[in-house]
Amino acid sequence: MSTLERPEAGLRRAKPAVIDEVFASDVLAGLSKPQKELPCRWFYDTRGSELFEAITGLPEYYPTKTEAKILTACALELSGLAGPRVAMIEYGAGAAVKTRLLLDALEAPLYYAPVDISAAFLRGVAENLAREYPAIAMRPIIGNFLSDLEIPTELQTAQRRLGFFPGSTIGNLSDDEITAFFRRARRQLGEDGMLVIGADLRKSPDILIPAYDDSAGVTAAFNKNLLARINRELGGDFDLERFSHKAVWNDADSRIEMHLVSDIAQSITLLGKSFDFAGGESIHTENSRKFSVPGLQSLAEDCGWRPVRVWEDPQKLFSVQMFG
Ligand code: AVI
Repeated sequence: MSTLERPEAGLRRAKPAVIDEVFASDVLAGLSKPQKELPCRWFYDTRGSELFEAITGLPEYYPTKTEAKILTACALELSGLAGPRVAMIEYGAGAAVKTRLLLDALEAPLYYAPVDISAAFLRGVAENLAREYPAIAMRPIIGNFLSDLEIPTELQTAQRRLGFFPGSTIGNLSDDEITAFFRRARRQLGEDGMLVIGADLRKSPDILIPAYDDSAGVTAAFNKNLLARINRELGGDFDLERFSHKAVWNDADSRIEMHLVSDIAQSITLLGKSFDFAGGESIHTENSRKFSVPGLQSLAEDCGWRPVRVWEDPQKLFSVQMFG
């Protein structure tokens, strides 16, 4: 991580010794746009990751449990389609329950290669799984799955490479990022490789809005934690009491948008810059896209993937899609 000394001038709050330069430039650029925005990848500091974990257990948040049920039901069929002795590459590792569902079902998998930017996190994942699956070689890959990855050459010795991208994280990517992901995955997994993706589906806003604005306020705390992080790490002076969480269904773009709405006209300061908010003005913090099955298939097909099989729950809330 590149860091720079935090300038002292113009700051009213905390005094972090070093700041993450990429975080700082993303925040300054995002708050300078006419529609203020912050990239959702910055949600996941330690507190944000804990809050996301809590979200996955909320009664209103159906995606995690529905995907786990689908994977439980389809694991053996999926394993039959993937074949024996695969190398499984998990993009954005950490979905421990789902990983185990697949590793348990696959026939004599040779390698498990979780991809994550945190070396320490990957070490923990690989150590835990190595104890449980002594016959599978752990090959953690440190990197961002949205950029080119060094795939260990020994994974080529497996019968086939099976990519796994669960959790509908694909829904948090832009169109360009989705296309880039599919193209890179094709190169990394090879022409005979397969890809399994968990993708959330379009549905009534009556189900979607509570899933992203739950009655216990956990999603609101998750969203506002981004402001707390900016205060802590960049010396910002956001007053969390003066911003409200909002979840909006954008039908034209088929996505839930999360926003932080300024309750009043106010100015905030960070890194020596001041940002003005009108009362009711929002910061757009996340898109969570909801796909149709043909919609995701056509994005994949444009990037050289062929749909192989789709599994859904009976209510068609969520899908697990396999491409080859
Ligand atoms: C991680 N990602 C798939 C979640 C989603 O549903 O888009 C993040 C999330 N945001 C609010 N609740 C959960």
